[in-house]
Amino acid sequence: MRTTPMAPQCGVEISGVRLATCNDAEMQAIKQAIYERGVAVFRDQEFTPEQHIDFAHRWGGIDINNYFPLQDEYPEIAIVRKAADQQTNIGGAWHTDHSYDQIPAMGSILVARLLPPEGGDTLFAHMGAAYDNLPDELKAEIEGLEAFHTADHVYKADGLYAQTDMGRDLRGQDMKTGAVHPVVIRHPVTGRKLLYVNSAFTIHFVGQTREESLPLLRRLFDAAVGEDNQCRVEWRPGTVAIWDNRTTWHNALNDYQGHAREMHRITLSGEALAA
Ligand SMILES: O=C(O)CCC(=O)C(=O)O
Ligand SMILES: [Fe+2]
Repeated sequence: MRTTPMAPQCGVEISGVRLATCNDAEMQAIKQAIYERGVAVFRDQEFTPEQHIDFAHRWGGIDINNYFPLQDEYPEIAIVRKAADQQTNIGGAWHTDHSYDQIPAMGSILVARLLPPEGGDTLFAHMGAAYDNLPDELKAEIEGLEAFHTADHVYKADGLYAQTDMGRDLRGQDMKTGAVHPVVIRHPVTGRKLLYVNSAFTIHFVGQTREESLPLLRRLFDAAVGEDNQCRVEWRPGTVAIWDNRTTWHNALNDYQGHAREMHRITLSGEALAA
């Protein structure tokens, strides 16, 4: 097994391993690489739906996404699909998945099933690098703060997606979500400090209104997606990417209008987060 960094601070490409049949030592090394680098890319994988599910179980539990369509035969697999005639994609702005859950999903295993001829890359940004790069006075300002996260403005009947042509495909418009997390968490395995607010789901700091929170939130959001923190996943047939939601944000580029794209996602259960 060989690991090659994708960018200085974020991402790793792992070759010489077949995910469907990897041994326990390889599995351990893969997990560690993802916890540290945030996202790992594997090429030329053969991954049936059953193998995708079996591999996910080697991480622990599977979270069923409340909103995306599920595969009929395998409800563990969520379908991240944009049809050729749809304008809006899923995940087309910087975010981290499920931060609106009190026990947010650890990460996801995303398998490319149908790709546009060009485009459709996914950007990732490393929240450990983002935290490290903050000026000292900003680090001091956010020390001990907590923030409120929800997905209601995104997925509810009057939310962002409902006003687009993706609305018809999504479920869970009557769900209500909300969670409070520290603004700076420690990665549950590596112990590294990570910035844990995101521009999609973080609404305000605890004890402050949205208006009071916005100036500082905006400074943190800008710092999070600094070019130095990023890497770019270019999908090819057979590509599988696995990411850690605590360590990273991601942004699915929507630059392939007129073409279909379909990815299969299994969401891995996580654990409560602490400062
Ligand atoms: O389609 C992608 O590349 C990622 C979409 C997304 O945000 C997700 O699956 O969580
Ligand atoms: Fe996402």
